[in-house]
Amino acid sequence: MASQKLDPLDLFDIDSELAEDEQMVRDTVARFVDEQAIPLMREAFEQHHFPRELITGVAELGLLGSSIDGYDCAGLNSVCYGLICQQLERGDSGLRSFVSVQSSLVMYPIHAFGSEEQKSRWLPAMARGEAIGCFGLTEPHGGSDPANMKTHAKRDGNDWVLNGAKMWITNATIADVAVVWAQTDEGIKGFLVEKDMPGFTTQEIENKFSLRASVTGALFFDDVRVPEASVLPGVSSLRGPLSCLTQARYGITWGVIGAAQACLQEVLAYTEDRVLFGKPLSHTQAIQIRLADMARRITTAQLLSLRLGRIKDNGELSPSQVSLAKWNNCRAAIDIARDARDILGGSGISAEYCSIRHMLNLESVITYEGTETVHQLSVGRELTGINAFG
Ligand code: TGC
Ligand code: FAD
Repeated sequence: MASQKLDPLDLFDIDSELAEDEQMVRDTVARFVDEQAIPLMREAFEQHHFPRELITGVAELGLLGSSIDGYDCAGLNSVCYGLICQQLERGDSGLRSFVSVQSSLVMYPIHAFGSEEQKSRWLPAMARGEAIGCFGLTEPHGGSDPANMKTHAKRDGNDWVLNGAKMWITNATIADVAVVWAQTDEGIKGFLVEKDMPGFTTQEIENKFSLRASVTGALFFDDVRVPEASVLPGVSSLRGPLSCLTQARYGITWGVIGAAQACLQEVLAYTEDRVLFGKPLSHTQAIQIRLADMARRITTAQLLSLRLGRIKDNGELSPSQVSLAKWNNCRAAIDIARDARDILGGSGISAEYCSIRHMLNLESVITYEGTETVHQLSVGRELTGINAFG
C-alpha cells in the first residue's frame, strides 16, 4: 500500500497517465503561468484589459495553434492542448480564452476548411502571435440557436457582400482577421474579414463583471466586400462553425479544472491558517467535507478530460461526449469557486484572493461555447434520439 501523501490537486495521480512529453508541456506552461501570467492577471482583471504583453511569450512556447501540424505550429496531441488550457486557466480564464479562440476557433477552421493560400498567409503569422483572430458566430438575437443567424452574404461578381452583426465576440477589437459565419444562397459559409475592409467596424463591450481580462466586443458589417479568395472553400453548412466549437469546448473541459485547482489550493492554505473557535478551520468536519467535495469534483473532471483527450487523439470523439464533459466540468468548477469564495469569508470578496476572480470568470465560461442547458439537451438528444431544441 502506498504510504506517501497524495497530491491534493491530483488525488488519482492523473500525472502518471501522462507521457513524458505531455508532462514536459504541462510543466513548461505551468512555469510560464506562475512566473509571467499570474503576476499580471489580478491587475488586468481589475483594470478591465487583456495583458497583450503575454502574447509573445505564449507564441514563443508554441501555444497558438499547438495541435496543427506544419505552418510553423507545434503539432502537439490533444492531451497536450488540454494541459495547456488547464495551466493557462489556472492563471485566468481570459488568458485561456485568448488561446482557445486563436487556436480552436480561428486557426482550426483556416486549417480544416481553408485554401492553401489562406493557410500559408494566416497560420504561421497567427502561430507567431503577429496576427490575432476572432470568431463571429453569436448574434444579438440569440446565440444558442446559430442556425437562425441573420448575417448574410450575397455574391456580386468575384466578391461577396456581407451584412449583419455579431455580438459577444472575444478579441473583437484587437483582431486582424475575423472568421465570420454568414448565411448565403449556398449554405452557411465562413468569411475571413480583415480589420481594414471598408464597412467593417467593431465595438468593445465595457463594464463586464466577468472575463474582465479578456477583450469582448461586437462586429458590424455594412456592405463589406469580401473577395472569393477570403471565403473558406471547405464547408457550406453549420457543421463548419460547430466543428470549431467541438475543438474549443474540448479545451474548456480541461481549462476549468485549472481554475478549480487554483481555488482549492487557495482554501487549503487559508483554512489551515484561519483559527476560529480555538482551532484552525481545516480541523472542523464541515470544512473538511467541503474540501473533500472539491477534490472529488476535480478528480472526476480530470478523469473525464483525460479520457476525452485519448478518445480525441484516436479520432473517435463524438460531440455529445464533449457536451457531457463541458457541462460537468464547468458546473464542478463554478461550484468549487463559489464555495471557495464563501469559505474565505469577507476576505473572499477581496481581489487579494483569486477565488472570486475565477468565480466571476466561470460565469462566462459556463455560458459561452454552449450554455449548460444546450449541453444537457445535446446529451439528452444522444440518449433518446429526440431533438428537444425546437
Ligand atoms: P445540428 O442539426 O445538430 O447540426 C448541424 C450540422 O452540424 C453538425 N454538428 C457538429 N459538427 C461538429 N461538432 C459538433 N458539435 C456538431 N454538432 C452538430 C451536424 O452533424 C450537422 O452536419 P451536416 O453536415 O448534416 O450539416 O444543428 P442544430 O441547429 O440542431 O444545433 C443545435 C445546437 C443547439 C447543439 C447548436 O446550435 C449549438 O451548439 N448551439 C450553441 C451555440 C454555441 O455554442 N455558440 C458558441 C459561440 S462561440 C463562443 O462562445 C466562443 S467563446 C470563446 C472563448 O472566449 O473562449
Ligand atoms: P441565449 O441563447 O439567448 O440563451 C438565454 C438562456 O436561454 C440561456 O440560459 C440558455 O441556456 C437558455 N436556453 C436556450 N435554449 C433553450 C432551450 N431550448 N430550452 C431551455 N432554455 C434554453 N460567441 C462567439 O460567436 N464568439 C466568441 O468569441 C464569443 N465569446 C464570448 C465571450 C464572452 C465573455 C461571452 C459571455 C460570450 C461569448 N460568446 C461568443 C457568445 C456565447 O457563445 C453566447 O453568449 C452563448 O452561446 C449563449 O447565447 P446568448 O448569450 O445569446 O443566450
